[in-house]
Amino acid sequence: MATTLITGGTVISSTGRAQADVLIDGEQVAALLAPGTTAFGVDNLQAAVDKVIDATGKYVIPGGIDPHTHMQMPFGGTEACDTFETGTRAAAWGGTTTIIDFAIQRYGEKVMDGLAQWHEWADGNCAIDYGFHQIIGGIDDDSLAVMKELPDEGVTSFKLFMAYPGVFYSDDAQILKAMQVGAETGMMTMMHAENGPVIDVLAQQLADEGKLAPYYHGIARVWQMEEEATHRAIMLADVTKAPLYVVHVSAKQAVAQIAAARSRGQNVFGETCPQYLYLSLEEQLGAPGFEGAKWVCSTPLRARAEDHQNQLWRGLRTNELSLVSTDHCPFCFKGQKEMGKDDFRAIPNGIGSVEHRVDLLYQGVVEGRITLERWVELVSTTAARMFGLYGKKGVIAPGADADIVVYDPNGHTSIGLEKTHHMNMDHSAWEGFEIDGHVDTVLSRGAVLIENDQYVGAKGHGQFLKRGLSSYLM
Ligand code: DUC
Ligand code: ZN
Ligand code: ZN
Repeated sequence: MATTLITGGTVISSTGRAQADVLIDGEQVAALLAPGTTAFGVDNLQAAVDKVIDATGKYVIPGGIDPHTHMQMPFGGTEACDTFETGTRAAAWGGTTTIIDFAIQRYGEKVMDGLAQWHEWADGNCAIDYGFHQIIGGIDDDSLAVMKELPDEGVTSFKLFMAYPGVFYSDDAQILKAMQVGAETGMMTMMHAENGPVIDVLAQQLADEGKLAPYYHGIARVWQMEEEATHRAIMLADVTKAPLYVVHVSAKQAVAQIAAARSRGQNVFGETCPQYLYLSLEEQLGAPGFEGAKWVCSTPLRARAEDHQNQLWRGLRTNELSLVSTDHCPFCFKGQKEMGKDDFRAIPNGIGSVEHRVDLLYQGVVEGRITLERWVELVSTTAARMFGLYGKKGVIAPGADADIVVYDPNGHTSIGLEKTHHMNMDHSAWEGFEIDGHVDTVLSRGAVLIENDQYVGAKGHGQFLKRGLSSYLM
């Protein structure tokens, strides 16, 4: 078994920072050592190990965990253009060493068939480790019964949609029943909280008025219907005593609903995404011509003038919001986004960011919005705790998987299609973003994936992760 020593860096965890060398034995972390320690009876550890990684002046952090991705998802009349192979490789480039993707069941389909399909797509193709949540897009007696078997499969969370009528939508009665299964089993209910039926009427009315540009996607998906659905989901969770995780929160009013539920003692958690922290209705969705299609996603980008972004950052700092995922769901501009050239309702919803999340969140440290420790918590540790991976993932400690990123705070990353882009897309939603900081070296279970700006990982290295129940539940 190969041994590696990461020397001279500052190890950052969710609870603190320390100068320490990290000794890796095979796939796991063996020890954190005070610099210069002679350990295990060996005077010169550096000479004794197979590989030394010099992290002097750099941060050593647990590998990023992105708990919300949609690799090759069939959606919007097409499919997301990153496969498990290309998407997980791009994730590795950006310092993410674990993803949790969404298997899908729809009306008339068997839950376990959906899960088996996603296993088939991912197995042998991933650069990094991966788990699954299960989308239940068709709640009936059969799916409600079978859902109870998901934890045995290592799938301990399911996602419901209050949006997308006729696609994934569940009504309140269905949600109530599914949440009762969540309460009974301890599985986390994940919720896309937007009132889909109302949004669809508003979208139709805009279309009838000839308002068909991408910008109107954001106008139809009013924040009131995110706040309303978030409140309704929280109330249904309260009635059923189910733990609730609200995905891709973009409206400050939804943050307030989550904060109120948390202060009442409910097990309610909120996630946001980089696009809601940095991009806006006015600048991106409102870009000239059809350009705005690149940023059509749901929930939508919100108006900068309404101050959602500062409130999301505040929520991340104060733990009203628990973590940051990407909702990575990329579509090419040519041929895919273009499907909605004449009508925003036909633009496939989704943005690709899996490669940039760790870097983008680090800008919160640079700008003084969050601490280094909170950065690590938001991009790695909380996701591990939330979704039953903690100990193995989300921490650099003896016995944990050696999923480690050496991050250079003095490095620089220019995001752009011609520069640092490894996602399988023909554009970047983050074109022109300049990042203070750089992902230098990435290890997954002791294997180096990224080094010297080269990908040296392998398709099929990534393994399926059977997850336990959330660490946050009482
Ligand atoms: N929102 C998106 O933008 N894409 C995938 C699904 C979703 O809810
Ligand atoms: Zn969603
Ligand atoms: Zn999603």
